[in-house]
Amino acid sequence: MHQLSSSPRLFSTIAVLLLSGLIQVSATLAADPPNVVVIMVDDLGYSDIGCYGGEIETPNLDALAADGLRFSQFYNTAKCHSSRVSLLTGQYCIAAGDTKMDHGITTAEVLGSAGYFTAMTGKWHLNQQPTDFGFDRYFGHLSGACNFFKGDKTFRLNGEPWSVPKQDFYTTVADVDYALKFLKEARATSQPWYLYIAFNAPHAPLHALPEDYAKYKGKYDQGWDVARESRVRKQKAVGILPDTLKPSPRPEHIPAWKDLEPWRQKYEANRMTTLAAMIDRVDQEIGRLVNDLKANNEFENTMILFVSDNGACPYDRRAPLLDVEPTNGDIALADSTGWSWARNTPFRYYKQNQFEGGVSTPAIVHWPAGLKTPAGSITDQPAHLIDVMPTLAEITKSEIPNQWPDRTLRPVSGVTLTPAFEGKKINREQPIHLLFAADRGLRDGDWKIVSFKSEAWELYNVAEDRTELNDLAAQEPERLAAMVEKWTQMSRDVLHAPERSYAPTGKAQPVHTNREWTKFDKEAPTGKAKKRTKTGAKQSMRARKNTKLKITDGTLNLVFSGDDPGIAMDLRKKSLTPGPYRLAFDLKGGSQGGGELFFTTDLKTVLPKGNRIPFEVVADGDWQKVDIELKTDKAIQQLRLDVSEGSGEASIRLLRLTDNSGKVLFKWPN
Ligand SMILES: [Ca+2]
Repeated sequence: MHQLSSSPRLFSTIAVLLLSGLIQVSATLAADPPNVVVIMVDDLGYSDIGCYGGEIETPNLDALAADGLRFSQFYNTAKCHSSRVSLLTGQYCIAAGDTKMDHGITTAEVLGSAGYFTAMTGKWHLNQQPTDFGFDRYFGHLSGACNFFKGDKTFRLNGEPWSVPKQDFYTTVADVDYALKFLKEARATSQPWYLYIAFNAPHAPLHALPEDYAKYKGKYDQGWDVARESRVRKQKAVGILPDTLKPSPRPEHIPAWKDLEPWRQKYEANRMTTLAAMIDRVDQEIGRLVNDLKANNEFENTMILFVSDNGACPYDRRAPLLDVEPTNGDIALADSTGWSWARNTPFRYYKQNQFEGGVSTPAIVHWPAGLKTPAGSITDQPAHLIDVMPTLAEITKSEIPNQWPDRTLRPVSGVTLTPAFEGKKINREQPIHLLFAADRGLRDGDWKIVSFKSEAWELYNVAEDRTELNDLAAQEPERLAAMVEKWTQMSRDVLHAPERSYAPTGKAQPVHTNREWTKFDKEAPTGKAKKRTKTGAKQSMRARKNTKLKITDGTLNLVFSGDDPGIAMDLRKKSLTPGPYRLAFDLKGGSQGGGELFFTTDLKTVLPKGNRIPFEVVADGDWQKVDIELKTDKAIQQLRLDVSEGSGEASIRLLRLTDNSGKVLFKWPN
């Protein structure tokens, strides 16, 4: 429906040729300020779109690339919220104040101050709302992820709660519906405009529109080995990667497709069918936006930037569902580690890791009136999301202030990418710093150091070995030490990171592993319905102040409305055997950063006195596994669990206290 036929494509090529003669003139006449569209997709792998080697049909993105400029070495932060902070502020996430952004200023605030009409649609995933950070208009969800058909309770329209319609709703489409409405409003003013669209696709839950799903049904039956090979071939053919490139081999934690049981092949193929359909839909909606710009004669002088927040996601947090079509809001599939490997072709590792598979994703710039590179150019200069702010400030002639009410601003770390728009060298004086949670990295010229979950540093010459196959750490100890020192200094002085995040790395491990990667069980799931849990039964648990607790199907649903919320569990009458213990649970939501567990081992101590154990809350909309060790040789009396600093929501399931051998001593709900 929104496909570009060959004739508009030809028209646009002619338009580019005509305009290229005008650029010199317009530059000297100080052309009208450009409009700006920044599109960020969620968990899109390096090779997922056609112009980066993918087989998924993305004709609209491919057309933007064919007339524009592609970056083959564009970096994100490997994770959702941190990439958004960097994109919006031009700073490393921790430096900007993390989700609070109290040490940063956003592109909307900067361009808005320069007279731009500013609008955003889609996923926010940070504190407060976009309308608190300079966006004149906003439609979308504040959460990190939600049901594509049903949405969630965090939807907002221009700062006010917005109810998701019961039918005919799909977030990817709604994001562009509202983008087009906002552009209409922008055009009624005399202002240039800045639009930021943050698609939640193709992030899990995997949900596709029926017509898009039908298009890819059966297309992935040959599996990930075949898809990966075909993507490498296409990457070399389209020139996004050099002919000499050696793709990384299939890692040990992923079986060969031919060795999978037939039920799993079918299940896995279904996951990729759904992902492909979700990505195809993003492209169709971008086509709808492009058509609107063309119809309003804005296509030539609008700078469109397309980026992803991290590489494909390997975290597989749901039991397999067989023989389903996830084309409605009642059924969803989860991400697949096997397909994530194929989607990050030709690189290693995934979302959250600072290896190229996690941190390197597509970046396309389209701007006929501003780009001076030949149509379809590819640059291999490294760039990062922190560079977006200075680039937008430069092309819109906006000033990045160093003071802002109620914030203590820190300097922008990014540099303008505009030299690359003219085929020149980007002027970057500092290396690119990489850090998310325990995953670390530094890209400095041709060289990169990287650490998987704070295991031993590895060193790669990415100019020759972009796929990080040949670790030179042992061969070049001096280079390694100098780069580690630089990384540490930047963590401290530029990011202002807490000291523990740059503590020395641990030992090398024989292989990198993660408990949340797909477990390739041989046996098909039985599909038995889960036992419903009685609610209202004695739970020996209570919601703390500012907390509402509702238990459905064994899941504790928590709504927090103020300071210091959480749940408390009383085991004083249970006479448990003495510790040590472990407290384990699955957590979704809460607030980013520090969760806290408190426990007591005598009858006199009152919580939160007693023992305190901090733990990380990821809060990215997915289920997170938490497993905390309680080091005590006494019997536990009371427990308190805090997963949020203030208002918000969280779900907790499989909450259980075990002894060190894993024997369950108590579980909630009981
Ligand atoms: Ca993401």
